[in-house]
Amino acid sequence: MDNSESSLKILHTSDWHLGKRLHDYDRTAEYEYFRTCLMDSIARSRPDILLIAGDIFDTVTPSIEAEKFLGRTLNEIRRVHPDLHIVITGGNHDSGRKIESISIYMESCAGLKIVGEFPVAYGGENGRICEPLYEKLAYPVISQDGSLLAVVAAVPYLTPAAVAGLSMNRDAEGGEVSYETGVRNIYQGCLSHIRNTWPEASNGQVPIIAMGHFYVRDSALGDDNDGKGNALGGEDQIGTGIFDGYNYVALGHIHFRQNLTDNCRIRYSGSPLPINFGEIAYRNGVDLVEILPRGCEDGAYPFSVSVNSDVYKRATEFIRIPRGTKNGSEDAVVSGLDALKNASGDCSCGLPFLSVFAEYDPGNSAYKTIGEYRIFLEKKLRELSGVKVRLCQFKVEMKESGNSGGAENDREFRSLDDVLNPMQLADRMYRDVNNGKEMPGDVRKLLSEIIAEAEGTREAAENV
Ligand SMILES: [Mn+2]
Repeated sequence: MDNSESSLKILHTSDWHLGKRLHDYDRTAEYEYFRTCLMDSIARSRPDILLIAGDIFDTVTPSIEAEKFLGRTLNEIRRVHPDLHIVITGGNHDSGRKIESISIYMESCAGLKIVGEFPVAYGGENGRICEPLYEKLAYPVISQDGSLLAVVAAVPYLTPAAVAGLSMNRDAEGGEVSYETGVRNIYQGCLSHIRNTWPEASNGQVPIIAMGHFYVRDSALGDDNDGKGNALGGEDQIGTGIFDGYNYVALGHIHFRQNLTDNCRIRYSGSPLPINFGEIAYRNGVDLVEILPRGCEDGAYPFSVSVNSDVYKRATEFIRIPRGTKNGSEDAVVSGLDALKNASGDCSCGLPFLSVFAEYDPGNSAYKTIGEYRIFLEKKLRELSGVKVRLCQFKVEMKESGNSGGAENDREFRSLDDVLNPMQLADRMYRDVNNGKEMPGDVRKLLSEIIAEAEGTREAAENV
């Protein structure tokens, strides 16, 4: 059977964080390299739709350079691939209005859908009823010959206030439903709107795709990225059940590429390049998604999804001494820095970024004090800095005595256990941020209460 004609191809990407500097170093060259990679991915895979699921910019007030980069990228895509549909949604880092203003600068806005802010309308007596404008979220993907290929629910980042402000998210007494229930109402409401508007979407002839930008429960956290903060505020967490009925869900927010369901139906594409040092182990890039009709044996999900991840070569090297997440012994740090003296300095996109985490062990050091050791390392770093590397982070810490630390604490935030045991995760994060100090008892108690409350809320939401 030849599926090539009837399959739908999507290029799924998110979290570009344009304008992001790394420890104050400019990253323009890396982003230029990313544009080349992206153009190449599009040329090779010839997608029908390009989905960019939020956090286009790093801040709500991006630099002119960041805006120009986006404008040039979109115009170039449009010039080379005039038929490609482009759907862009805002993330929590973006200004919704700024994102929506992008189209002003486009040479052609045909086939371009941008939703920065969540669209609502006020009705009823004195405008007291607030409803989502589903017609502004739903984007029908129509081919050159006029046939419907898919419908996209282009849902931007949903602030808790936007979700709570909807009349449908109030219970009978006027109280708020949970964030998760509120978000579910939005996605399911949009799905009903799509099915009612396009019969081909209601009978499984064309796939229905959702976009979203938030932390979804059971996603593995990357180190040091946006999702980490949310792991502490349990009430922000959302389960995959809210996407029931959608054939593919293109998520942004977590920078670590992953599937949330084993059939690839709900996924994060991750960021196309490491946004910070915590992400140096990621295989960044974009995802090429193909949605194939599966026949009609399964009424609910008549499509199957196959994903090819395009992993991009690093434009600039990230070097951490030592590798992993621990502090390095004197031997490891000194030999690591010495090795850099002979580095080739392959720097088409700038010198490698370097972070150094050293540990001073008074009982086993060539230096009498931690201060002397630091001065020695600083001298070495001055020789390398700007010549062989760009120095990002440098820390020297006293070796911990006693039993804290150890293998368990050095694990990376990458497994599901991290999400399932928020207190342990919080303990580790606290130590990371506070030079190895344990979390004070009162903070710990408060946090456990918050977590317990959040878990209670989650259970309540699941029982609705
Ligand atoms: Mn985000």
